[in-house]
Amino acid sequence: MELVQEIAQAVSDLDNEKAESLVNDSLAEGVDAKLVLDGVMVGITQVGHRYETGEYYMLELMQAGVLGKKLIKEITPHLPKVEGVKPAKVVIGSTKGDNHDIGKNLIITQLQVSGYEVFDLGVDVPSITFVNKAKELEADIIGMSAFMSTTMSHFSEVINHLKDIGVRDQYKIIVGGGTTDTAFAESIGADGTATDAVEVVKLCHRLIAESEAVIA
Ligand code: B12
Repeated sequence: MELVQEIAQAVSDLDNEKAESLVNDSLAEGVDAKLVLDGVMVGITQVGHRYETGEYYMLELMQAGVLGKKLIKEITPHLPKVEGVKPAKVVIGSTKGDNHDIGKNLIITQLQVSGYEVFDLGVDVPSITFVNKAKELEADIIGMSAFMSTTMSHFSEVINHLKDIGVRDQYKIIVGGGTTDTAFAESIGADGTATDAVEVVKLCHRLIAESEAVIA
């Protein structure tokens, strides 16, 4: 079986031992870390489908979360650096009520290896904290992650807070996770979205380049 599929299958079957040895052996053999990561992400997505069809329950979702986090941590140091523009500061977190953080953590890692300074606010972050931390740290980009309609509604709450105090234009705002797509991001007045960590880095490069062009 092809490596990506083999890792995906082990993750999807929640076979921790097999998934970990496949990941570790592949990395030790010098296999492209992005391929190894693809396997993990496909596997986690399959767990989601098995939950949707009723084959898996909450317990399996939680086990997949723990396994995914562990594997991503092992893969991260092996991911390639993406060359880009001058490093910028990113403040990122999962919105109030949302505890999903595997995707966010993956983005953080990819941004860090690309030279960005990233401040992780964690999960279940109150909207006002995004605003206060962005101000305090003089961030260039605010990133928000959310998976449910209830928690996605906090994206606009943060944007409105920024507008209320007259500083919306000082930050680039990116949103993502779950069903967030470009149309939704545009509708709430965010500056962009992306569906995987490499695309998020490219998006940040583009937004920073744009803001530098405005200043110049
Ligand atoms: C793992 C998981 C969990 C784990 C989370 C563990 C953790 N530490 O994150 C646990 C078990 C805790 C969990 C809990 C719940 N979950 Co859950 N979970 C998932 C699952 C299976 C995988 C998510 C994941 O990690 N994917 C892998 C990562 C790598 O991908 P990603 O997160 O999408 O991230 C990528 C992009 O989205 C993007 N991105 C992400 N964030 C950002 C941010 C920015 C700024 C940008 C630009 C891009 C970006 O880039 C990322 C990197 O590639 C999904 C199903 C699925 N198919 O997605 C359900 C899912 C998201 N969960 C769901 C639900 C309903 C719940 C619960 C409410 C269940 C319950 N009944 O209690 C709780 C909610 C808890 C809470 N308050 O948040 C639903 C949400 C449906 C909805 N729209 O409302 C899903 C879709 C499952 C389903 N089909 O029902 N869950």
